[in-house]
Amino acid sequence: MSNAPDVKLLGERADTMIRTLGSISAEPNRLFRAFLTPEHRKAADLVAKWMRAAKLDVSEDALGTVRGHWAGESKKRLLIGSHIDTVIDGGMFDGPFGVIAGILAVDHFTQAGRKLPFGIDVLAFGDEEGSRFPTTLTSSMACAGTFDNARLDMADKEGVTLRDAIVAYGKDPAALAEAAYKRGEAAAYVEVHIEQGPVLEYKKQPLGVVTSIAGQSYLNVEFLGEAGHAGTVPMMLRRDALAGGAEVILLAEKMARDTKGDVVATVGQLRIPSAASNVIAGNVALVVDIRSGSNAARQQFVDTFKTEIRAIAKRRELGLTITQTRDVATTPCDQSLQDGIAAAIRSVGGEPLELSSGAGHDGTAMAKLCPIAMMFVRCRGGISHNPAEYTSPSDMGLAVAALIRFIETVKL
Ligand code: HGY
Ligand code: MN
Ligand code: MN
Repeated sequence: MSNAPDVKLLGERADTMIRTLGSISAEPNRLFRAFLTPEHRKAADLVAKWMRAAKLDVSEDALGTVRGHWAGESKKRLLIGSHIDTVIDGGMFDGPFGVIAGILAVDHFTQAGRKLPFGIDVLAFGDEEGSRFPTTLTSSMACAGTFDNARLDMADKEGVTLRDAIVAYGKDPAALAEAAYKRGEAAAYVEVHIEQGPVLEYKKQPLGVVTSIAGQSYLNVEFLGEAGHAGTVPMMLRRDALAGGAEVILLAEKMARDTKGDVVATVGQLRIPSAASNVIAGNVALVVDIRSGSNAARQQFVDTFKTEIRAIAKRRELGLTITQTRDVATTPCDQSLQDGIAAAIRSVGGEPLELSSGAGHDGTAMAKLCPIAMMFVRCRGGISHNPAEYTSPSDMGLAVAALIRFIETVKL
């Protein structure tokens, strides 16, 4: 058995690395690191430096995923990864901690001069949040061999296509297929991630085992009314697209509340192309994010919701388009890997709470390649996608120590 991990030191190292990476942002006053941008490049270079220091062989694939390989006694590899992109005004732990935990775990084995029966790849994905292009999980999909080249034509807000952004980043879109792991190479994927919810803190547990990753449906809803003068058009003659959008937002909230926790629904993005305080909005587009651990509950919600939106449009005499841009099934985590994570959590003194994940993760894409597991780490107040996001060095140290234990005991 390797020397016992120094939990305190691991936590301090993780905290320093998180803060160093967290200082790389497109904006001075809030954290924002988007896919295939100069900030992604700087973050990838920093992660590559850390990987090399841990004696990982570093490479990058055509989507910019930084891959650190640590050779084992067989061709099989345990993949450990997460993402280094962020939402706008995000927290610095969501994503990066999973990459840093992998690097620190390998460094522990390197320093102990250990050889394992399998190799380890640490993966730093650049597009989990989907905060630049209207798609997500593209980097992990490329590794899993499920990337759909049609996504290359998707454009960001400036009209730059994913294909052009890849070229501008110095990569070759034609080399995308080479990013895919060969069958049998990837034995399992494990991701350490902050919980982004309040349960572990409430239960006073530092670590948890993830049972599944919630399924997601995304609906782009666009209302077409009639722009008009805010002072002259009588109320009963208006076709106000924004008022229609407001009804949809409150409907989503009410319908989700009525499911008593089975389904959550959020409208976090609304676009009014010609917004002005003295103009009745003629056009509004909003994105509805619908999630559930149950595929049936989510589908039923989507069907009912679409019917109700059509009724709002009819009543308000608004033009309507509803485009479903995402329909991702709930992803189960592998039971035997879950058992390994649970045993590892016990080995560091934790009680392995089982949690399903309402947040999406790269594990959803990687599950198409190999069995997956996730370990959650307590985060203060359950706050995430928010600069107040925080996980303590001691909890991060415990998570890395548990990951080391998991690696020492997992049978691949
Ligand atoms: O949306 C999510 O759940 C993830 O943070 N991208
Ligand atoms: Mn994340
Ligand atoms: Mn996130």
